[in-house]
Amino acid sequence: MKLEQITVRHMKMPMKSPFTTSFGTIDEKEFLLIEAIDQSGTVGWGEAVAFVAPWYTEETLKTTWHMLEDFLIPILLHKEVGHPDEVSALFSSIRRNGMAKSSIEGAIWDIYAQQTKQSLAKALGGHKEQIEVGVSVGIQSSTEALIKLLKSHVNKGYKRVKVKIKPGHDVEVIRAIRAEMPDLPLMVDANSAYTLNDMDVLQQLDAFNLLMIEQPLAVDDIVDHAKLQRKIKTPICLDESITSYEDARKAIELGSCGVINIKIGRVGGLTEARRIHDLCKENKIPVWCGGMLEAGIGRAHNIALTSLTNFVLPGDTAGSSHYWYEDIITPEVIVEDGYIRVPQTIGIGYTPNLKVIDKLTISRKVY
Ligand code: OSB
Ligand code: MG
Repeated sequence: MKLEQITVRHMKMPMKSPFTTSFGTIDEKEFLLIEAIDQSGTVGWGEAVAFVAPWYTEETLKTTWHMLEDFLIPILLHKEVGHPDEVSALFSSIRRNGMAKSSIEGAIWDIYAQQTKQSLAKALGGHKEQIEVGVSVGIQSSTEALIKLLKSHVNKGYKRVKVKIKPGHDVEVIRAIRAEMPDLPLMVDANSAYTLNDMDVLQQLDAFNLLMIEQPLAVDDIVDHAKLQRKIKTPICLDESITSYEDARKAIELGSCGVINIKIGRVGGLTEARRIHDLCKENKIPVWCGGMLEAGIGRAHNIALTSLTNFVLPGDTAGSSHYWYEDIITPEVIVEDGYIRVPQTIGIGYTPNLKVIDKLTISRKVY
């Protein structure tokens, strides 16, 4: 394929409720949507998942647009690409900026799946017909409100819940949840809010039979996480620290984690995500698919990726209606009894809803 035209849209989607983590609150999701057309007229879509501010990792909506406009789109336009796995080599002169790279690589995977007449899941080598999903719950105004929310998610069928923690909002909150829901498949995510000086708190969390503790320490650390993992039995799950296959290889070798959260954007695309998946499988490290409060295109890509065999733990890909009044795809992503059916139709298996997309577009540029 040869990309002949790429449209970048700046989108703004209101959220049903604000999402609070240790680093801040998001109450509407702004992101870039990529529409790529190849010489035969096949259209592929991608989503740049970076937030407006660099508080999860360093990329932002504006840095992803800058990378796309000034570097990535010029490399790809009118260039013959045989297979999407070639994209990372084409981008190898550009350091990091995984979310920017991933957004356009995702559109190329979409076109490739359509042209080879298979679902994106099949194109990636996925076989699962349905995937198990959980839900991530932000910090709430009170523990009572949090517990009520957790119960409502469990009643909807979600297979596990993840609760955000931060210093001062950790052990007592988890103790209260466990008192009411002793058997709930429960995990916590600190988004890097602790250091080894907080060993005391982290060891107390070890007593609550948590599925895992996600990213307790610094975003760029794998050494301190290895020290911590030796002191607690709960598996550490790395999120922010894993930006590539090489990061994953080193973290596994050091014993920095027992689980890895794979986010397509954070690791630079579907090809790299699949490589990390395969590496983890060889090393018996279970993985699950993380989320970036994606709209429908990103959600569709997450579902296809999660159809690979070593995604053995429920991920964060909740149904569309969990976050959005209306999603940008039809049908929307539906969760039934904690499962999402993996589309078997050609491409991503969902149709971009141009009416909704146009309504939510703040600006656009055609390249
Ligand atoms: O750390 O996984 C995270 C949301 C925003 C930024 C970082 C994270 C999250 C989530 C929610 O936990 C993921 C989702 O539901 O899409
Ligand atoms: Mg996380």
